[in-house]
Amino acid sequence: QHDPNIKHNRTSIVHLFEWRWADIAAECERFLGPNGFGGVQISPPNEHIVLDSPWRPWWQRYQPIGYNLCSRSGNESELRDMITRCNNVGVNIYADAVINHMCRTGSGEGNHSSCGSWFSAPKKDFPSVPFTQSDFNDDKCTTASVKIENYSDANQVRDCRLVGLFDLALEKEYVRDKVADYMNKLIDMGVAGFRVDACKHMWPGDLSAVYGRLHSLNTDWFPVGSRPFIVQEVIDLGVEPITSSEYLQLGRVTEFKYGAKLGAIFRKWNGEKLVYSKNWGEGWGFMPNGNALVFVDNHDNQRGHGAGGAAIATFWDSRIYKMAVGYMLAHPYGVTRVMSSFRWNRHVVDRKDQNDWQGPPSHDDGSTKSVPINADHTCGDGWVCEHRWRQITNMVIFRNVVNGQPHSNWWDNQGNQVAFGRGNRGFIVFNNDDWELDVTLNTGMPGGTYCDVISGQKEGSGCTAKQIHVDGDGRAHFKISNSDEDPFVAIHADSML
Ligand code: ARE
Ligand code: CA
Repeated sequence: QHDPNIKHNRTSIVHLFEWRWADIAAECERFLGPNGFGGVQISPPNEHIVLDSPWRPWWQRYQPIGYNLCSRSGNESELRDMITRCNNVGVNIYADAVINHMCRTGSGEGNHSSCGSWFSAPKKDFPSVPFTQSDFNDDKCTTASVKIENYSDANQVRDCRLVGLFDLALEKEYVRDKVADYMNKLIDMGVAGFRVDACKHMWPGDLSAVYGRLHSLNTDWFPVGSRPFIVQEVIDLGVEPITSSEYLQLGRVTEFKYGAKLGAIFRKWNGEKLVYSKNWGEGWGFMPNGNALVFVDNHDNQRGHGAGGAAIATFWDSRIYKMAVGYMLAHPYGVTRVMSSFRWNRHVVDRKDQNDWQGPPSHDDGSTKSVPINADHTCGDGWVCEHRWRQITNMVIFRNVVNGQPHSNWWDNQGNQVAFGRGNRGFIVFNNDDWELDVTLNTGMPGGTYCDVISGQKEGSGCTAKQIHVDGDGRAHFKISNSDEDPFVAIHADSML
């Protein structure tokens, strides 16, 4: 299903990558609910392998050992408590469901798993589910290595091992049942939907059979008969036989072209300019609006995994990043997901980050640190908390305020200065050129004085930021220096003074 089931006219999801359940619960109550976030994508809640070499990489959570609910983020009761408390403040939870595969072949045998369940990779035995040898696809895969070797062959992409991970035989009723039982347990606990990992590697028919087994959402928090939101991770940059379109009727799909193109525009690479984004969205060959989940960066491509390469904007380039996220949140296309990251010792040699594996901030025993909140509302201990950056939080609120309004009153200088509105509810102006912007524009907004939500914000009846005066005809004068800390300005109905 394509509807994120978001409440209270909210619009955006934040991915709290690798956060502990206890911290997410607190964040829902103290920050996300009060600031209009609609939901949280959480890291995979199921039991996963625990690796020593490299030491506790973040990606160990993409190697399931079973469907018990203890993970690096916490145990089952902490998970349940978090889902309950977030739902109680109107913030939805979406679980990352890793259902294409289990751990990799060379994982050995023992209890090196997040709940301590025994498993054996050489025997393909995962007794906590249980899955045994016959629940995997190896007989169907025809490559010499039993791995995916060639993405232009759809059969091997679906039936062989993604980077050596044991590939589940999802055409078996038994495997479908076990996967659906796991997802249903989460639904009954109160999740609003799923980000389904590695969908390119599963047949749409198999996914349809799994989704068809899912319960409706928990009626403590959702209307009777609400169906789980589904976001399918399919990386389609337009160059492979498997396309997002095969998955569109099953649920939303990640639009990876979006972040790759937006990053190139704000970096001014490949001759890209902001003016070309006048027809942003379907006009750029993206999937239909109602099917897309969009984001500037994700947990893979912010560190060189996945797709998009160096064009992807991330918190490491914060000035460009804030503009790109601001643009995404102002624009009507897609359901928007904001990334919230941890810092790692990035060390790029020959365009490859040697430390792209490093896990979240952790104690010496490998357990994940909690997220301390500083007096200025930022986060400490290596947690970046992009979602708490004033410019980003305020644009999440902007998107809620303009929800349902059309893209309107476009203006550009034929270069990297553009502006657009959202009906009579909001207006945003960008200056990504190397000179000043100084122009009077038709905003479409009712006359009055507005407080810019980028350089500061409305506080009580005052304004800590630039003020914008809109006259009775909707016209306003904007002046943005190319050397401003953030060279963009945004106003909306609720920022009127
Ligand atoms: C790790 C090691 C590997 C090792 C493997 C098994 O890095 O070297 O072989 O373990 O030991 C994440 C990490 C992987 C990690 C894996 C398991 O990113 O590095 O492997 O966890 O621990 C393809 C898929 C796409 C996938 C990306 C990363 O199509 O689905 O690769 N993204 C999801 C998640 C990842 C996760 C997995 C899937 C696995 O978001 O975080 O992997 O659960 C082109 C193609 C794309 C392809 C891309 C990269 O663009 O079009 O389809 O994406 O190249 O290969
Ligand atoms: Ca598969």
